[in-house]
Amino acid sequence: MLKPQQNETRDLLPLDGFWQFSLDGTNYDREMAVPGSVNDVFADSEVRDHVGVYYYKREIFIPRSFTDKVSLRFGSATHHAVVRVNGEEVGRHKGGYLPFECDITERVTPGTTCEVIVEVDNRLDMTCIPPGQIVELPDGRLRQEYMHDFYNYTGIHRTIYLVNKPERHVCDVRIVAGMDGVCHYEVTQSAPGDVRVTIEEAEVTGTGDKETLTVDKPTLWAPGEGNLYTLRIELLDGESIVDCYREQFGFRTVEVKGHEFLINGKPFYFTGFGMHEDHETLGKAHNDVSVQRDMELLHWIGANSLRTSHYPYAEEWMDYCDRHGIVVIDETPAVGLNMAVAGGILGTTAKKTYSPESVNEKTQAHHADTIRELIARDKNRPSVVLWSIANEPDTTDPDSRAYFEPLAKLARECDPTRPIGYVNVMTSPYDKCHITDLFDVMMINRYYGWYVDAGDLETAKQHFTEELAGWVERFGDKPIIITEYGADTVSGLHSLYNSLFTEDYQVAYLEANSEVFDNCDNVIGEHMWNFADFQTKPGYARVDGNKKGAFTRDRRPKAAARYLRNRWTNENK
Ligand code: GCB
Repeated sequence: MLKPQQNETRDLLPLDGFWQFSLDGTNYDREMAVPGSVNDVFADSEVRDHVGVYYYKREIFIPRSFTDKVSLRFGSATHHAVVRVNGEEVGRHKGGYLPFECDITERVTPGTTCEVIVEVDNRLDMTCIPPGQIVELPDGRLRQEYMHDFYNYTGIHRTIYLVNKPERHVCDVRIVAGMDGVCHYEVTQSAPGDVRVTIEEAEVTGTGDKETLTVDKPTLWAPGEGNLYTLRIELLDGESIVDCYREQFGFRTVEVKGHEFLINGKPFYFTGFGMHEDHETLGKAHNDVSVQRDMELLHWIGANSLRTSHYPYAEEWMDYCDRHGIVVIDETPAVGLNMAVAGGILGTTAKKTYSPESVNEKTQAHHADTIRELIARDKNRPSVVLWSIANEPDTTDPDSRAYFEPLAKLARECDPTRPIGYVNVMTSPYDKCHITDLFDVMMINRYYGWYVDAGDLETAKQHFTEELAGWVERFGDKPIIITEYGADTVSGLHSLYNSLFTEDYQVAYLEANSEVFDNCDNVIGEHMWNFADFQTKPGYARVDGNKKGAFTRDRRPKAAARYLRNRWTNENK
C-alpha cells in the first residue's frame, strides 16, 4: 500500500488533534489526542483498563477542492477499527500496526462537513496477530491476557489523513533495483491508460506499466549511506498528466551466501537492537521527534541496524531508515504464538500451541494477511533487508511445520528478492526446532546469564558456545543473527560483585556474550535486547517495566550503552 502524498495531482490533510472520545459510543464526555495511546493519559483507570471498543468522533470539513476520490487513510489503529462516516460504515481493518484506507467519495460532499466515528477495539483473541485471550473474572470484569511481555497499548497510534486523489490513479508500484544500476518497476493503475515513468535524478524514462530502466554507475544505497532515487510515475491522458506519484528507492543488492549476509556484495555484520515504539505518556503513538532522538542515539552508539520487534513501525520511522542508511529487519506483529512462554522467556503453562482452541487456522489466515500487508507496505524500502515473519513461536510442536511452511512460502511469493527468517526462542534449540530449514537466516534470542545460568557468566558462556556449535553442525550453511540477548538493569544500581540488575552486571553480561559471538564464524550480527527500557503488561512480575534497555525509558545511557559504543565504533563490528 502506497503512502499518501501531496503533489501536483494529489492532496491530503492530517486529522491529528483532539477527537471526542467515549467508552460506550453515546456519552462523548472525554477527549483523546490523535495520534496517541489511550492508556497512560487519564488520571482514573477506567480508560486504561477498558477491554473492548473505544469510540473517537470528529466533524471534519471536506475542502471544496476535494472533488475526486476522497478517502480516510490510517497509519494504524490498534488493534481493530470500524470507520463510519455520517453513520454509515466505510471500512474496517483487523490488525493493529499496519495501514488501511477507506474510500468515502460517495458519502461526502466537497465544501460541507461530515461526522467521522472510528471504533477502535483493543481485544485480542486467538484469531488475532498477536494472539490473546479475554478472561471473564468472577465479578464480571474482563481481563485481557496475551503471551508477549510489552504493554498492550491501544488507540489511533499514527496520523489519519483525509486524502484526495484523481479518479484514475496509481494504485501501487513495485521497484526492484540492484547494484548494477538496473531498476525493474511495475505500476498498477486503477484503470488502464498511458504512463510515463522517470527516475528523476538520472532522467531516464519508460512508457510502460512494467519496464526496466538503467542508471549508469548509480550511487548505491548502503549501510550508513541512505542514497535514494525517485521514481516519478505519471498517468497520462494525451498530453495531460492525470495523476502523479513519486516513490523513493535505492540501488542495492541483498543476498545470503553460505553463512554470510551480503549487502552490495560485501559481508555485513549487524550491530544494533530489537526496539519498541514505546514512550512515557505517548505509549505507542508515533512522534517524529522521538523517532529522531532514537535514531540519533543509534548513530551515537555505533548501531548500523535494528529489528522492528515485535510489529511493523510507523512509516515515518521506516522513511528515516531509508534516508539514513539504517538497515532494518522488518517484523510482522506475530509475537506470542507460544503457549509455553508466558510473556518472557520461560513460562509455566504447557498447553499445546497449535490446536483448534489456541493458535489455529484462523490465526494462520490472519498471520498471512499481516505478511501480505507488511510486504505490500515496505517492499520498495532499501533499508529493509530481511523479513521476520514471527517472534519466538513454539516450534518444538511438530504441528508448527504445517503452520509455518505455507507462511514462509507466502513471504517468498510476496517478495522473491529478500531473504526471510523467523526469530527462534530459547526453548526451541537446534535439536527441537521443526522449521529452521524453511528460512534463509537463523535469528535466535538467547538469555544465557540471565534467564538461565543467571549470575554465572562462565557457565553461561560455555552453554551458549555449546548451543551455537549445535546450530552450526546442523545448519552450518546459514548465517546466525543473535536477535536478542540482555539482562534487566536498574539504572544507577551498582555492585562490586556483579549482582543481577546492576549496571556492572549488564556490562559483564554483554562482554561475556560478545566473546561467544566473536568465536563463532556463523554469527553475523548482534542485536542487544533492548534499545531502551519499556513498559510491560500489568500483573507481570517486573518493576515498572522491562529494564533490559541500554538506555532508560527516557533515553539516558546506562553503562551498557558506553560499553556497546566502544565495541561497535572501535572494532568496526
Ligand atoms: C524475549 C522476547 C521479548 C521479551 C524478552 C524479555 O525473548 O522476545 O519480547 O521482552 O524476551 O526481556 O523477557
